[in-house]
Amino acid sequence: MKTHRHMDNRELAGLFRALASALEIKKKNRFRIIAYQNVAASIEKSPQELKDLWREGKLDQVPGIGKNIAAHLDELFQTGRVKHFDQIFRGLPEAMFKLMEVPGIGPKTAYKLATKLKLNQASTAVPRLKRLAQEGKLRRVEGFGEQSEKDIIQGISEFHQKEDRMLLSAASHLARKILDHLQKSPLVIKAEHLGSLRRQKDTVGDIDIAVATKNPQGAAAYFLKFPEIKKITDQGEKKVSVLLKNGRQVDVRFHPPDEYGSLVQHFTGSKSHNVKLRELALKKGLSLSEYGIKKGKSLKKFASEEKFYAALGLKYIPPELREDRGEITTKVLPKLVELDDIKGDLHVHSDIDIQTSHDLGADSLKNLVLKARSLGYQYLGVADHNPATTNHTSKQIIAIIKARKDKIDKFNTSHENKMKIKVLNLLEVDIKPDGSLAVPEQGLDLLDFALVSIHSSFRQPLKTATQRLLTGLSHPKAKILAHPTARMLNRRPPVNLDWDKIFAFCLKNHKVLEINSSPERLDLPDSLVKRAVDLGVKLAVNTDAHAADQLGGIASGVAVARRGWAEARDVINTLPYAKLAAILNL
Ligand code: DGT
Ligand code: CA
Ligand code: CA
Ligand code: ZN
Repeated sequence: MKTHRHMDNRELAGLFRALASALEIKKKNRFRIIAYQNVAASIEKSPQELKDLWREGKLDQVPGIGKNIAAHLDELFQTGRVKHFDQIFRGLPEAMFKLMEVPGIGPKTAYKLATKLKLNQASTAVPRLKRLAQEGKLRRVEGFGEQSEKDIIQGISEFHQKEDRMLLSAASHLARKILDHLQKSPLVIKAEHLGSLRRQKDTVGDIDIAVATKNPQGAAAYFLKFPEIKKITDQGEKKVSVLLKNGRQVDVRFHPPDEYGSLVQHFTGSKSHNVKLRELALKKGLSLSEYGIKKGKSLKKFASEEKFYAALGLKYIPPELREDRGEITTKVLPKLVELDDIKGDLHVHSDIDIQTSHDLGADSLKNLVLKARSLGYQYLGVADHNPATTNHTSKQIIAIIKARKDKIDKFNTSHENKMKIKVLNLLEVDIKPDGSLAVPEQGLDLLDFALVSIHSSFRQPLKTATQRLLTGLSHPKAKILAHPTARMLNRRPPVNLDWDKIFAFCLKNHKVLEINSSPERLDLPDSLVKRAVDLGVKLAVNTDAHAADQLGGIASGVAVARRGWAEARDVINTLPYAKLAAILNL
């Protein structure tokens, strides 16, 4: 694996996953492997670039990064290499790590393919593998047959579709840095982010920024002093596009304040929203552009978006709705749910060690509750992963859950919880491939309720996966389906599911779908949220936080809910505790 000094979070997460896989191939200690996997997951969740945190001496704020890893990162950011990592990778073909980016290919398969097929070069490994599979030559490798050739060809086509887009949280953070720079100039009257970032789309291609200024040339010259710029890719009278050192593109427009409203509207998009708007305008004999609205030869300028929409006979349309999903033709726009409506979080991991095979949270009940308090919450659903089923008997699992329940009960009545935040005794329970739950009946009985979710066998066919999920969800204690599609942005496609069936089941049986706010999940995705809302299926916006700090990340989930047209009444955790308890039968 090649490393370099300027690795961004995405590359770093990839590096730690590769390290974990290398250790797995070399059959090293399981706990070291899990530790590296946890670092990767935690880097993916971090909204701030690790390199920035390192520069500020704040690496220890990232959960999972202890003294050792911090020292390795120090070496990496200073020299571009880490001796210890080179040692871990020694003797393994580089191509195997490229092959692992193909959906469906794990470390062992990748190692076998790379060595047996002598795929030495990382850059050509995937196309060469594809050719061999198409030519039917893979089946010469022991353990591979016609079906696995087909699976690999399918996986490679998904690999090619994987777009290299920024996660919303990373894009927000990058835009913040650029806006902070711009706002230091006296020439800049106003500056804000536009495009998909302003619409809060789950992933962002490039960053668009608008600047209101009386001196476009001067403001553009000032912008170009931003230290992260690698090169200018396009420059006009009122715009400049640049490529940053991290490989990301930024488009900035500089317009006078009296036409700022139409500028912002135009470059917020989306393209399809603007196309619909233009059609509407055309019927009224008007034409639209970033400069304003033209009737014949006369151009009317707009300082604000409100006035721009009003001139077309429309109410102001919130940016999250501008996706051409009916927002222009609808009689009434929804009153979208807001961050302030949220009264609690129903999916948070604590540091109570119940010997799970997934990752623990980093913080104690007390610290989680302190943070919840600062957010103005009334309740907190502590939903640790279920105890591992591989090395415990049912009896042991039940005993572990009982001990945890006692701990939470005690906390709720203790002086430590003076904050009057109700801690709910939940678990995030795996739905096993056959649909059964990973916790025995008597264990489930001990809970306030369970969130159920998929953490393995992600590639089942549609019918099997749908049935699996509905079987898991049908248990009376299962109230919320967590991260329903199990997708990971840029890494794993959603599970194949029959959504009509799932929505109908949820409606009939009062099951709730989670909108998971983790930056790399944002799951349920917005388009499915819209369908759920149209049908009246209830939602819960949760963080899945693994540290107290991450509770603040709920804003991303609220954004997804808004993009799906959700109002406060569609989201159960906008309810005060008494009402929540009533609808969930607590
Ligand atoms: P992205 O960057 O792929 O996540 O998506 P957007 O929506 O930010 O798209 P982008 O950056 O290509 O353009 C920003 C907005 O500018 C887009 O939402 C619609 C608007 N726009 C208006 N006219 C045009 C045009 O002629 N070309 C493009 N590409 N965008 C336009
Ligand atoms: Ca963009
Ligand atoms: Ca753009
Ligand atoms: Zn989960």
